[in-house]
Amino acid sequence: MAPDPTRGETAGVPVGVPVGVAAARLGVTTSTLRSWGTRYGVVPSLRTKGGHRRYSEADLARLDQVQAQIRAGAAPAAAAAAALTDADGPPTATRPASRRRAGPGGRVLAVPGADDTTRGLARAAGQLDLDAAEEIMLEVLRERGVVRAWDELMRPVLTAVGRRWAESGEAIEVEHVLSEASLGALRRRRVELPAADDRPPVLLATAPGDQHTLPLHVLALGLSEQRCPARVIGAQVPVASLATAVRRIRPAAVFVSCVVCDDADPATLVAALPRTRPATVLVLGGDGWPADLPPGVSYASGLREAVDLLGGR
Ligand code: B12
Repeated sequence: MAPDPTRGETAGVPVGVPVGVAAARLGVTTSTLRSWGTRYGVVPSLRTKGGHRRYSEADLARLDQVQAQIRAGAAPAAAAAAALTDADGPPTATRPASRRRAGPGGRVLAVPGADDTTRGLARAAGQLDLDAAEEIMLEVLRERGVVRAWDELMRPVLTAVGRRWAESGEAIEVEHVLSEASLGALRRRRVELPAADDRPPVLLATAPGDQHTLPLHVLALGLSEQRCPARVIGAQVPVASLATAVRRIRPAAVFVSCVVCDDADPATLVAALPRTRPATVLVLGGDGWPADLPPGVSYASGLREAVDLLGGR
């Protein structure tokens, strides 16, 4: 009699293997295997009559695939996302509902030169799986540090989704999922790090009209890695509010990002900031600022440069 995949038993004899056997077969602990299930959705698809979970042959093949990718250097979350969405993998019916391949909106983003982890992130974002995308980024932030994670993984995928939108007007939902997941991963990683030292903080804001806060959070994490205190006040900050924040916080430096903003005028910013002794350092970032900056104002063209300018004080 053929096994009934919905019940996992044949004439009362369970088919599929329990977690202990599957773990031993792979040479990992049962808690590792369980965490692949709870964190990444790589769960056994069968159940015994008594409700115990069992791994089918297809599940075992998928576990092999996850392990092979991890051994090849992929982050576990990316390896799992790839295995769950692999067109040659197990049939859709055995996948958890949240991981099923979506319709046209689930198309994978094209990211030139992407490695397995980057492809895993693009896939998770394309499927609007915010949790999986966040886990992938968090793991890479832990493994590579923020500068490499941003340049090697996060920026390429953000750029790809921005390009898709610019070319077709599509994928706004993917962009939002990716933004939320990025913000989540950056902030979670930040609270894992040791507390900052007792230097005066760096204050981070975006220019009036600009909603692009990701560069602030990525820089805040870069500063936290240097144990430099940072305060993010977020998007579209009016110049008067920035001045109030400077009076209240007394930061050693202010970073203002402008990706897309109206009439970005560094001179207005300088004039509005309170005069302090020593003078507050002002660093600008983002492509929205004009090329000519007033004397004393610095410009950081990338994350590494911004961290060095502001964190190495
Ligand atoms: C995520 C995103 C959003 C999110 C922002 C969420 C958030 N909380 O940050 C939301 C949905 C809100 C959004 C809205 C809009 N967006 Co938008 N967005 C993006 C996206 C995908 C990533 C932005 C980002 O973080 N960029 C940083 C990195 C990934 O970009 P980069 O080019 O590699 O970075 C350059 C510099 O910034 C610098 N750099 C990189 N990282 C760092 C870090 C630090 C610390 C420093 C100092 C420098 C630095 O180096 C690079 C080369 O110069 C970009 C695509 C893109 N390529 O940037 C579009 C993009 C910036 N958005 C764009 C547009 C047009 C908009 C909207 C006008 C769309 C609309 N019609 O509503 C609105 C504008 C709203 C507003 N007033 O701000 C355009 C801007 C084009 C332009 N220059 O005019 C882009 C480029 C998309 C595109 N390809 O057309 N967006």
